Amino acid sequence: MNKPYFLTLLIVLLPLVTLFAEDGSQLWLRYQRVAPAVSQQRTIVTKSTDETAKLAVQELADYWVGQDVELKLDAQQKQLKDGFHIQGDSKRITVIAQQPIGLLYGAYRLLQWQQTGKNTADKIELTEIPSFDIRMLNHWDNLDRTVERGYAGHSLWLWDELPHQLSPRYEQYARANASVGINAVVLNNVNASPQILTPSYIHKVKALADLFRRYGIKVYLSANFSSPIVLGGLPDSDPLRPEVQGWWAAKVTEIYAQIPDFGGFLIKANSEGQPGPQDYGRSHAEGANMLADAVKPFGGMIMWRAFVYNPTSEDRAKQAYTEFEPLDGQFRDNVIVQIKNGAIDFQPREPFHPLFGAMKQSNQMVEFQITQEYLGFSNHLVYLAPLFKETLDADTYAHGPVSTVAKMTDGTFRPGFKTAIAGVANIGEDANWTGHHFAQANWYAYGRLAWNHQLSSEDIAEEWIRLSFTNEEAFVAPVKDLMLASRETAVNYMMPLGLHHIFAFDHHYGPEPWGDVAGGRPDWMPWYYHNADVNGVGFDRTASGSNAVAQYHEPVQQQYSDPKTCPETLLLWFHHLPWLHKTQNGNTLWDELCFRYDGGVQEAEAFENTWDQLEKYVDTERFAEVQAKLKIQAQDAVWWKDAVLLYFQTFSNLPIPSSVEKPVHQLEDLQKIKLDLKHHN
Ligand code: BDP
Repeated sequence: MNKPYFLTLLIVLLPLVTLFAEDGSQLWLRYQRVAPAVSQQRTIVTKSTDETAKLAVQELADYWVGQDVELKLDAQQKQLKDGFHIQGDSKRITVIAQQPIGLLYGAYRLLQWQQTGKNTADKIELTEIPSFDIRMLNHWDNLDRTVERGYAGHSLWLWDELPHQLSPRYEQYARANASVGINAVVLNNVNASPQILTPSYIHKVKALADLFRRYGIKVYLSANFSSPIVLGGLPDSDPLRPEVQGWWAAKVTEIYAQIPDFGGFLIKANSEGQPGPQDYGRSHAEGANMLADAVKPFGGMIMWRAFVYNPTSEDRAKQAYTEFEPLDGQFRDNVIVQIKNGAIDFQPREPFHPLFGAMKQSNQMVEFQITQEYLGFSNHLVYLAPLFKETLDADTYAHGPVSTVAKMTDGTFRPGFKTAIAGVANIGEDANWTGHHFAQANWYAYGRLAWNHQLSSEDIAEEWIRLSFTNEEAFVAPVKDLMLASRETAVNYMMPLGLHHIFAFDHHYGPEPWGDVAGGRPDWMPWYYHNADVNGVGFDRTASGSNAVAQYHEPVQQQYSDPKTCPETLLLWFHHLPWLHKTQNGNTLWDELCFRYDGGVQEAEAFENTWDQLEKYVDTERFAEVQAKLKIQAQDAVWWKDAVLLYFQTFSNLPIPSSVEKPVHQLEDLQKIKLDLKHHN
């Protein structure tokens, strides 16, 4: 073939290849552009001249194949907040909102219905008002484009190109967020570089904020508490020093001059070596309030994290409560205390954080981790909606029964205050955004639950599957079952019965229950958490141990205190029990552990089989990529099971039940594994 001919062929074929490439980049937004003939048959109108309202019209004009749609702003309908009301019949649908963004959310709801096969020709009438005001993604992205705990490639933010060049992915990202109702993003890592607040970075941030605005997304930044020292040359960052307050006031004014709707700051202070007010003998409240006062005139917010713990003899699980509970009532009304779902750190399963029941006079919000730091990175398929729901639905009893974490944070008990929820993003520059095609479901599910925490994991999974793959029942049903089972499966092969933090040091991929790093912090070591010895295993957090149970209200406290009433899923979180302790089904603890690990392995292997049978419903590219990842997951499950059982067996001295698949590894070999995975911060 001579060259010019070959080149012409390439030029002709390339656009086709790009058109049909199924790399997952379209996420759950796989709408087909309507043919001109269709678009002439119906009208999509709004009287609003607002950019966001016009965008809503555009989206429907491009993709809606149904009846006429009118998008109507009605400023009187305050109760709608940024939600919408949709009413209509076979001829015409009206979307009513009091804010333009509500029209865009309504437009995306219509497109979602269309794509999932919902009948919109019948009479419809429904109202959606979001559960939380601020529905936020926290990016742990560094300015050098590494992503702390990110498993989907480098950061999306091309800082070197900003503010002049705007990657097309910024807008795709904003659209995806808006389509599920996410309206706030923190662009940079909580372990924040002070540089983000320099004038040149503020210009870059402004470029993104300008682009996101049309999609209803506000930009926030993580700020380093020492910024006045590093950038301002002040001798300290004492929040009570007038020069420090003045520095922040000036910085905030500079930011708002560029970004009038800037959201505010997310702060990690006096945590894991980050600077904070305690460096100057001041409290978290004094630090937070100083910043809150600086942003208050502009309507800004401060998200102040409660993720604090020190290498003391005090149980790590108790420390955030010990520090923050006495401060309840001292925070300004534009501060929200951001609390991880559990008291340790995004484990496969944790009981809900006791602070949710303790800070009745403060605004508080949940922080979830969407990125799978402790759940097999982007190699394992773990659908996280059940984990999110488990926390949101947990009852704190702070105001009597049905004081769930959702209600403690959604304004039910503190009407009139701003409410929020955060998820640590799993997004990077990979073509499919999240590394694993199914990890997109976790971004989606987080957004949907932030919008409406009453949705079920099942309904969200079904929506996502239909939007991202197909409406074929023969695909939807088994994939939904697989997704719904996947979190429990991962718990079983990693850390069943309340075990936690027995991961490999630092990077947290894979098992290392024997892990011990000379001179390392005890609270980063697996033995600190599992306490395995010849007598048994588990962390005694009852009155005879660290008494962390006392941080929960009754009747939760009592329930957790007694191994007979403690949910078995949390047994070893709260109790150190003998290997021969009888579990609820009559098995010994040792046997039950063996069965759970084995069950986890079998389930992970079954996922592979399920997927293999679905080949005809999926494009080749995504089919093969998911298949390859499921294989890794099943192999990792065996690795986990063998590592933990063989290691614990050196203490229990008990045989692995004969019905359990024998370990295929030797403990000595597993103990030699050292993965060269870098953790960036
Ligand atoms: C832990 C991560 C660490 C984060 C920290 C945090 O291991 O990389 O910096 O949480 O949330 O989960 O601040």
